[in-house]
Amino acid sequence: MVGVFRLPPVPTAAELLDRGFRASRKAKGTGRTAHDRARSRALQSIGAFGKPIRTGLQRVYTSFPSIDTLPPFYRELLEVIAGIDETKQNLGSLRWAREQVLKRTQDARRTIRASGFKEEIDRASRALHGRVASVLRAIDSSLTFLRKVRGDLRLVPGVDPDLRTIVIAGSPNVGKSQLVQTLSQARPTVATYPFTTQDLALGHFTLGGRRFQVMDTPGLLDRPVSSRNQVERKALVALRHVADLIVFLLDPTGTSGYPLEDQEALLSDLHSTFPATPFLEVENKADLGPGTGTRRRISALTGRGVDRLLREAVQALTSPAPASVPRGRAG
Ligand SMILES: Nc1nc2c(ncn2[C@@H]2O[C@H](COP(=O)(O)OP(=O)(O)OP(=O)(O)O)[C@@H](O)[C@H]2O)c(=O)[nH]1
Ligand SMILES: [Mg+2]
Repeated sequence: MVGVFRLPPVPTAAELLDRGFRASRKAKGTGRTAHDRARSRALQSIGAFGKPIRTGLQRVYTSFPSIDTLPPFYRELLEVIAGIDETKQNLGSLRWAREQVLKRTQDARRTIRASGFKEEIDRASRALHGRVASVLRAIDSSLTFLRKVRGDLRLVPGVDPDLRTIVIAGSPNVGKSQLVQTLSQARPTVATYPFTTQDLALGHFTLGGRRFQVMDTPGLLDRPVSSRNQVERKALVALRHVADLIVFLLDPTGTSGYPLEDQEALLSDLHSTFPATPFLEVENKADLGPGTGTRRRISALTGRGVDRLLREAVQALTSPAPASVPRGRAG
């Protein structure tokens, strides 16, 4: 799956420092007298030291998506994954650190230019290394935070806003990922235990010459939003922002480990949370036994009923929206 955010790796403070030292060792220095050469070498060396550190820091914050202009789906996901304010603060720390490195290097340059003794030059270089190392130590936790965010963001699928999207939702272990596997090329992990799916995954299928998106989501428990965990909240973000149709999957066979009453309660909760979104309610695992007799049945595993479900889903997606009341005639 291709993630929407292409973010370069976030280095550690130690890696940045190491890059600085390696670059600084290449400095040669020119001049007529030994003192001129020592000074020129020190100036080159500290310039070479700061540059990869500043570039490394800058690369992290310029490659991050610009938070204020992110489309709402990604923005809300970022809020769930990492917190927008926290992400901004940590990016801000990197900007601060880059400025500090620049400023300290300029200070050291001035001192070295004015130095009459080799000892003074060496002292200024060493002092710069120490100051930069402590600036980097101060932002190491920000780098760690952003490294984690980068890892999470790389898993976020790129949703094409021009394609219609079906989001598969339901309790854990009911077969959502199996269904996404059966009807698209996406290969989310299917497993016998609940909470297998921790991230949103996107697949595509084509029907009647039109391409559609289908999204797999983590399982939801029947509980208030306030007590939902981060993984569940990702599912809600997808339902809120990308679902043109929600396919709600139930497992009436008892094999998921979640009683049908709980699944029904979750379903009615989602209906009231997303009143404007059309739902298709489907009972899965038809190969294992009878269902409630009140809904369409499929077996995501054997494929039984899946084609019919797709046709119904596409029909629901492409049927014209109910005509709005012409202006001037409403109440
Ligand atoms: N017999 C049978 N087993 C199924 C069917 N669909 C899924 N399963 C099994 O049910 C288990 C859970 O399937 P998943 O697709 O991982 O379920 P999920 O809803 O994605 O689960 P979470 O990601 O944990 O929420 C796996 O062991 C699947 O093989 C089906 O139609 N018939
Ligand atoms: Mg799953």
